[in-house]
Amino acid sequence: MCTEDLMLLTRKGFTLIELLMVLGIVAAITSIAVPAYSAHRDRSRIQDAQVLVTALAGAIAGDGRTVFICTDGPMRRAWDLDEDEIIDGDPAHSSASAALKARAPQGYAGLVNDLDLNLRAQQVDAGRRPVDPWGRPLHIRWQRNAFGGGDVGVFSLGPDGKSIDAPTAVDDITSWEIKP
Ligand SMILES: [Ca+2]
Ligand SMILES: [Ca+2]
Repeated sequence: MCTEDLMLLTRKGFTLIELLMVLGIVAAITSIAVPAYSAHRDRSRIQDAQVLVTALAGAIAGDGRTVFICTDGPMRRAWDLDEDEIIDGDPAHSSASAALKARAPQGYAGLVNDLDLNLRAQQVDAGRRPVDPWGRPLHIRWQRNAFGGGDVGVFSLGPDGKSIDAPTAVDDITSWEIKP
């Protein structure tokens, strides 16, 4: 085997330097692409959450049964039976009036589902509660003419999952303040 043949053989594989260069380029592309994808995903989730809470609040406020049930107790009980400010799913528990208990077989997810919002499978948890894009249950509050002129506010705790009342909870997504 002559010297030229040997040189050709040694050129058939990558050199260590070439491999390191390729790895460096892959690492550089990854360091740019991953945060960009993550930011895009967060924006999409925030937009989805905004659409969901706005649609839910509007539908609950405009639902005739909300007004009907309001006459027999606090309005919030129609959607938040245990008054923990989380929109209810299946009301296995019950401390409600007879009128509300009568609706129990349908479940409060039934009330939500009846709103024709066409919630996707990932927008409802195992307890049949509507959830935000982070899989957390949605919250609801009632106060007459308090939420953008409405009586009901629906909100997601946002990406950080912390309470709207916590000093650091600035990322909540609410039906009464539309995020840009
Ligand atoms: Ca509740
Ligand atoms: Ca938050």
